[in-house]
Amino acid sequence: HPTLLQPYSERAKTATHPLSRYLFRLMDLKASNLCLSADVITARELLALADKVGPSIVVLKTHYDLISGWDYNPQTGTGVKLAALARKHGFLIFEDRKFVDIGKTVQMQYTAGTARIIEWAHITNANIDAGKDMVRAMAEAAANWKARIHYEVKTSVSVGTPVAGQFEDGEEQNNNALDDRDSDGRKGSIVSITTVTQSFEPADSPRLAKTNEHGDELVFPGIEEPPMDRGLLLLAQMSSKGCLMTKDYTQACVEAAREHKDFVMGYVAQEALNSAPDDNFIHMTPGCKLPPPGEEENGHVEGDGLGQQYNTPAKLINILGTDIVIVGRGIIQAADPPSEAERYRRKAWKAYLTRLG
Ligand code: 5IU
Repeated sequence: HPTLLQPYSERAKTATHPLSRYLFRLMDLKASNLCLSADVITARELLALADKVGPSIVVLKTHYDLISGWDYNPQTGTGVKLAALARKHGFLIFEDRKFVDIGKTVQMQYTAGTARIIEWAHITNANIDAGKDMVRAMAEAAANWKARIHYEVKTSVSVGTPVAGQFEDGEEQNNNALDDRDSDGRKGSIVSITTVTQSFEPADSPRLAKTNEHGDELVFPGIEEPPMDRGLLLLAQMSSKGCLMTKDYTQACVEAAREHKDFVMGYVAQEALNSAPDDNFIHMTPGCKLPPPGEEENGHVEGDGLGQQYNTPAKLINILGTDIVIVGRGIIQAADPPSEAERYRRKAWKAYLTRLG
């Protein structure tokens, strides 16, 4: 397929999704086709790792639900801090949430709840086992989100029935009194709903300050900030042994991607899936590891004993034709993660240059 032999800088011009166009340019600028899978166990480690490895990567992949101490505050929490690091170092955030449910439910999981993934993750992914309408549902949620940028958040405040006396917990009745009971054990009930509006600027907004009070640059130089768009990767193939995703399933992903080019950036897959003449989707590939320095490479590296299987960047990028390698433990568990990340970046970039010929 033509995209296998095209430089990322060329693919930046023809990709449909604004965030894909941006990402291809960023890859070209940073000479990086590396994504770090930041699977550490605390928010503190996550932020420190993102700050140290940021210069080597173009995408940071998260699993917010395996991080303890994730701060959900929409103005100052972990998502917002990650977004600030993404601006500073020039990478996109990819929450590996693997959404799978009916359309209405994924809309709510994507935009609301505790983590409000859409607010801080440029990219997320979905398993379309439940049917491809769910992609449309997520696209709709993302479009609504974008339309509300610099929008107002409406918070409903429930006001309980004034009941006599002090409440069990010793507090006066407050605005969230529904769970409170008076000294006779009677519960409050809703008498009215008021709506409070606040203005809210998304965590990656280009409208945010570009320098801090000391004059330090807060934005990665050399390229403008990413567009305020959200993108989806379809989970077309997995790296794990015995994966049950069939060829038909993978093909359904390809069809869903083509139907939703404005929202679907590409795939998480183990090989290139572009096949129609004008396909220009991006492929990100986990299950990537290098043998220790000095050891010979033959494309394959021993798995982790829990089903994970590994290929080298050379095999994934040059032979199987994917675009971005996703590396977790290969980097995180190294003695010096930033220098190991550089070793992966160089190898993966070299594999890409070799593919171009
Ligand atoms: N991951 C996979 N394989 C897949 C998909 C996601 O390993 O097919 I989709 C995730 C799981 C983990 C990371 O977060 O990518 C790989 O981590 P290691 O490089 O540590 O194996």
